[in-house]
Amino acid sequence: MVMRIAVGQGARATEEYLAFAVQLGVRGIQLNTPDLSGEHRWELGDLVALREKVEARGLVLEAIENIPNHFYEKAMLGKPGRDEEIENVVATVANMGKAGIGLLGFNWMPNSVWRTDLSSTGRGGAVVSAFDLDLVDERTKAGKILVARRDRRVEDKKDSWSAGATFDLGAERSDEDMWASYEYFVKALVPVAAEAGVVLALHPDDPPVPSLGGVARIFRSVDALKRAVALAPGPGFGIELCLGTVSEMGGEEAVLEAIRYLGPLGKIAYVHLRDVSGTVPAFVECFLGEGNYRPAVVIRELRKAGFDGFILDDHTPSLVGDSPYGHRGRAFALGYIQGLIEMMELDDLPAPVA
Ligand SMILES: [Mn+2]
Repeated sequence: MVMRIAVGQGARATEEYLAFAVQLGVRGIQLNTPDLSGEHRWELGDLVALREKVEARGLVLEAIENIPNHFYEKAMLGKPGRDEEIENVVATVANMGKAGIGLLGFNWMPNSVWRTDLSSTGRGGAVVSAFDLDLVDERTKAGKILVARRDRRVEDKKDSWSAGATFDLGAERSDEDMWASYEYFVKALVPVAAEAGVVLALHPDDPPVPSLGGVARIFRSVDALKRAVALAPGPGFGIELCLGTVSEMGGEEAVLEAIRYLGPLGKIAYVHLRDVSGTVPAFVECFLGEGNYRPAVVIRELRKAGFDGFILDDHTPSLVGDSPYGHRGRAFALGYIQGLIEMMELDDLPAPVA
């Protein structure tokens, strides 16, 4: 395939979501934590029906991102009962393969994505989210930490975040604990994924700080992503390369390092192309082109590194009059990325005859 954009981060293949994708002219969509039935695993029939619904609109289901957190929370925390969870995740991945859905994004954040502010003011009054590690303790105590809900994610942005401290996870977890539980999980799962024709794609930890709520966040550096690739060789594993999160780690330098390392190995499964201003411990989300990295440089680097998958906008600032899904902000970001890709593809064409 060629480098391309996709519409993503919706939870349901609604007619509106599919129409938006068709109108933007994308090849396909991604769905984040679709609300399929099943308390512990996803079934083949539901997955086939989902893919067919998308294809009936002339689109491709490029990927599913995230199974519900509770499908593998014990596995992430190394708790008793994890083997049963892993069996169900194995069954889910096998079903995805049989259903012809070849890419599953996942993450190793049992207490999810955190922000300290969801209504920070961006360019021209656009609404953006922000994180400041210095505020975490105080906001946690006041019940004002915003945690992205990973279960039954809903379209309304407001409802996709829960206010209020941490999940009750029962115990603290060190870096060593989280690496050990992670290794146990991927060693069981990645061979099954490879066999099923599914790529498991790991999202880095957002925000990439050493720990939150007592739980270590191990995927907080480009080196950690390299270690993840080394741990799971073969076609069943890749990185869901969230350049927003990598920018939070170390700005453009970290973003280029990740692309240059992972791209030639064929380990960039797909890309989240968004940016922030500032790096951990504090950052604010922003429009493309006003953040830590130069989007045109990054797109060019993705191409040089041999990336030929899809790119989505991930998060975007809320523009004036925007919808809960963020149609206006997303349309701007996707058009911006599409323009850069087309500009770069000019390099493939013969020079125009004068
Ligand atoms: Mn992301």
